[in-house]
Amino acid sequence: SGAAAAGSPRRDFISVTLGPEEAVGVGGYNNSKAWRRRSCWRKWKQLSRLQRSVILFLFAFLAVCGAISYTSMGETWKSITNKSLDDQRTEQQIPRLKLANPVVLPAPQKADANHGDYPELSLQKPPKPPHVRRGPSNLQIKAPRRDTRLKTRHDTMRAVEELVEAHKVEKTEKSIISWRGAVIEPDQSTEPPSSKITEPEKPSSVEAEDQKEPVPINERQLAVIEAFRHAWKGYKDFAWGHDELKPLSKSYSEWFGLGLTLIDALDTMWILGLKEEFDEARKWVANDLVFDKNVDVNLFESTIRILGGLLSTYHLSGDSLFLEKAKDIGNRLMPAFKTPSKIPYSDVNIGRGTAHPPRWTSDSTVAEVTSIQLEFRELSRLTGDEKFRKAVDEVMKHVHILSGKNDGLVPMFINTNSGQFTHLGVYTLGARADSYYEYLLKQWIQGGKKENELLEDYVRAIEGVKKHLLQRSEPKKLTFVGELAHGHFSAKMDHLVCFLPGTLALGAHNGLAADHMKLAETLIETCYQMYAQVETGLSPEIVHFNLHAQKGHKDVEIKPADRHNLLRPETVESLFYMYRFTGDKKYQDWGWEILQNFNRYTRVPTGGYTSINNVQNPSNPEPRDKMESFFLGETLKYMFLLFSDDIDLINLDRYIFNTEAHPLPIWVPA
Ligand code: DMJ
Repeated sequence: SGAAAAGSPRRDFISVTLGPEEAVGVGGYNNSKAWRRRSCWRKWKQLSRLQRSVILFLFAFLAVCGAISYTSMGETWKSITNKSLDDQRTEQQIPRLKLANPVVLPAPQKADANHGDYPELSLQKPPKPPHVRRGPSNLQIKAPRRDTRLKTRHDTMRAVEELVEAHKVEKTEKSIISWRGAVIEPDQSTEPPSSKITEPEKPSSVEAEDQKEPVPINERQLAVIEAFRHAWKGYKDFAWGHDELKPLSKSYSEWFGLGLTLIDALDTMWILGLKEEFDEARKWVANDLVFDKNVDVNLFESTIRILGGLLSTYHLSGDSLFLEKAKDIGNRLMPAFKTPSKIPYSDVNIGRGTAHPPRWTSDSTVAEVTSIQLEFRELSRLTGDEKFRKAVDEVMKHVHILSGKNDGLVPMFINTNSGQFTHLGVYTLGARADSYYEYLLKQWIQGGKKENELLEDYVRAIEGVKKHLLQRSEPKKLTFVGELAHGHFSAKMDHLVCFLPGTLALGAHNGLAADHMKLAETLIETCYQMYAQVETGLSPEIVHFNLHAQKGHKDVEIKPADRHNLLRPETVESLFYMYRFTGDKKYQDWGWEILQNFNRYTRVPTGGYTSINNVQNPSNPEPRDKMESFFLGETLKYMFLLFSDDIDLINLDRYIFNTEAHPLPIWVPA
């Protein structure tokens, strides 16, 4: 049926068809949504065009007003929120990196909570401890004092995550503070050693509290012990008390004439549990190690290997002989700092007490003058004599404010007269700059995460690396760290750069941005490929990456001058950190492959291992007849630790490794 509405001639007519439902409602009460919709529609159609236009205009007007007021309310709300964040910032941020009087930020990853030009450190997920805590090593490496009282870093970070998730702004939670996403415990409040220390510190092993069950050594660790013993046999038979073994000629080479290999290997023997060998070496240190010699030593090399080795052995063994020797060499190295700029000379005559730069220049290497700090600072803490620490801190403070950096990246040389960087414009994470970056982070951790200039320089440098030095190779698209020379990128990467994944992972473990860990994961894959893509399965000293895919070419290219392998540790070192922090067994497997290849191509049957000249020739890798001291000091030590599932075997919340793999205590352990 149809209905027609008559009226003015301008009125429209509609016809409505009623279905059964509507029909039922006719004459009765029908409040169904459909009925109401239709009734409204009918009324609307009954209005004149003018009426409809007025109504539509009014609706449109109201909609515009609504939108405007919504936007301005949003602005007001935002400014209120920002103000409260600003208030928080003011409370915790002046001066910029001051961490005193902290507050708990509910969401530290917010951009608003950042200050200055520095990159944001986003809140990192707590690294999963991969292993069951199985107690301390079987070597009496014990927890430093106060360790049992403190919460673990994992607990702390988990607590922060929960806070963030719950969006709680509870300022009462005082145990955690956040600086640009870095999670820091105010509890870590031990001051760096004060100049008023009267009593020398004790070694960390003496501060032990907890005794735990020993963790059994596994087969891969046994293989490392076997490799160490084989290397040691060569050293003992042909080079005892000398610097380096020449395993093929069954003789030795002298660098400083200070038993470098023996000292470098002391703490490795301790960690591997080689008591007999350790005792024998100790006797040599007690009876034959004499520093009163008219000999020029390199400040950096003797600091990281000799001073570092003696200090760590003192901490692990608690034997004061090693501290006495450390004091002796530390004092003898001090003349290096007597320069017009206080930037130390590269060489010191430890018998005469004189120092000088290399013959051809008055420059020192940046990595060398900025990678002696962990050792000298620790020496001050142990002896109570501040002069060691003051000398090396001054270098860091000076470098902190020096111009000539490129987004935190430093040149390779610094002049000992002017104190200025020289040879500007060349930036690398490899030789001559590498451990500058490593020691920024490690000093910050050693000192209880309070020296913010160090953290600031480190974080800025990593941003510089990302901005200027990262590229991807073809065909496998491996992320690598190249070099920059006067604005030109070079796809060259030293094996030395492979310390970086481990350092990045250590930073992330200590609360720095999660993307540092991501970068660590991609870079360690690259470092592994530097081994895996080579015929012997051993990395050359330097590789060049292909930036363009070419048929039949791998990512890694090797120039004839770069194809030697010096038994270096950096990749194994990073594998160790990666395994500790992720528990991913592939890192152990990669390390195992590398150990087997060292055994295959560098092991000398009569004792010792040798550097080789050609990693591309498995049938003749061309032995160089030299076993570097760091093979025992670092490479085999990191192998042993990599294969261990005992996180308390040199616990990374209690110890910080110097750049020669000598563990020194963190002053305020997590
Ligand atoms: C070691 O002496 C140290 O690791 C240093 O930082 C770099 N070179 C060697 C090992 O390759």
